[in-house]
Amino acid sequence: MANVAVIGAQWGDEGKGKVVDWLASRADIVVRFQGGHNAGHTLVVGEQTYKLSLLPSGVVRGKLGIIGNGVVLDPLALLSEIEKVSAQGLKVGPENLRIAENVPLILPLHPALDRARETARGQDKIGTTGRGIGPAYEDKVGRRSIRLCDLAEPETLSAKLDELLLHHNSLLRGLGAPEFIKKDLLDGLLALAPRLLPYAEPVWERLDAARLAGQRVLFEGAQAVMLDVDHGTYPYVTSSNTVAGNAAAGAGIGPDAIGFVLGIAKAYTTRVGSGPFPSELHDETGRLLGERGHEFGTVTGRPRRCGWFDACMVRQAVKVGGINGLVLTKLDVLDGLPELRICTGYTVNGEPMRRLPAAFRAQAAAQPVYETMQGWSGSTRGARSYAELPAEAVKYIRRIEELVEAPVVLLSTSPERDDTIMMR
Ligand code: 2SA
Ligand code: MG
Repeated sequence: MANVAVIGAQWGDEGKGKVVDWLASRADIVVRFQGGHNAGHTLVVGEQTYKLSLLPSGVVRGKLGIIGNGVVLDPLALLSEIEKVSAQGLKVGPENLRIAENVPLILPLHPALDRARETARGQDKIGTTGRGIGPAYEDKVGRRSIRLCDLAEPETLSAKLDELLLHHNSLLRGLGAPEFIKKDLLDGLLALAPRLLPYAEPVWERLDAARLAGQRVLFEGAQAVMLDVDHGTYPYVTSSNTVAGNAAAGAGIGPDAIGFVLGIAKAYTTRVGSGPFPSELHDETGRLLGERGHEFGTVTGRPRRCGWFDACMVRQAVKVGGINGLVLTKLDVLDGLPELRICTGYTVNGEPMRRLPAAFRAQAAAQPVYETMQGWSGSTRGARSYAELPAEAVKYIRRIEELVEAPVVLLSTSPERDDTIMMR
């Protein structure tokens, strides 16, 4: 089996965690390549439920986890997540977790700025997770990040923090938010250094060695293509590239290391946070999907918006994300609905369109065009073979494949890892 990259094909929360967990048993190394602790991956392992934000899911299955340079790392969030899972009996240390030495850090001033900005935007807020992700990526591109490797050079930290604070304190002041004091940040970083540095290394060397040894690497995406900073519903996006193309750059390996890109899509659509959502349902069906699907954010607990499957959007995600095959999750949430709708395209100011337009107002104006399909009365929950699926469910899946122009290779029928059907 080739190296696989797993990415979200909608707006996140498609069930990537379970699929990565399913695939982890076939991999040697699991790598996170973008995002940070804004991700929320829920893994159900026997009686235990692990909610991971930053740790690569593979650590739950005894695999080596790598946090790549494309991630933004909040040291406190990392350490507290390690503590949390260790209370559940899972040991995480430098033996099974390695972190790119050049990973940019999220410092306390990043969430402070994230939240102050959201407050200032009021009604127009992005609906971020408030974790400081956007400001941390801004600093990376602005060439003023403190990176993990900087903790090994304490003599340079003071000047780096001066530069960072010059930028941040003026922004915070402008927003009427409290400013940060260098000494506090410096002391905090110096205290954390001995706990973090044992994890740091040039992970590209390890990935290169793995490649030479024929080991298999699983690239674990967070968020999703429609939240990609370039290809998503900008500005209602996260601040990293979530497409498979970034798996290579965010880990430090060539693009040919990624053999197969698996896109994860829910059998309907959800979105948490603000922004356009053409197939959103504001009615009883929307509420039912949210209730049955337990649609609440893993990180923030926010209720997710729900709607019909948007094949037009997923087709776009397939194309720009480089998706070779799809995993369809949570089909059982649709069990018993008499009729299902699939969004096949949009009309924008009366004009038919087969893609989500890029411009802000055009995006907001996109009206869904639906195709109606018959629902099924039986249950698909926990099904483990194709033969157990009602005929209408199979038709629904086949129609999705046609519309999104990608095969559905796996069907996930419950949060349990083994409730997974190989479709091809
Ligand atoms: P941010 O915090 O800057 O990345 O937020 C920008 C947008 O990206 C969305 N976003 C997400 N959407 C879905 N799931 C995400 N992770 C958590 C989860 C979310 C949670 O898996 O449940 O717990 O609320 C995630 N992370 C970022 C976010 O909603 C903004 O629209
Ligand atoms: Mg999630």
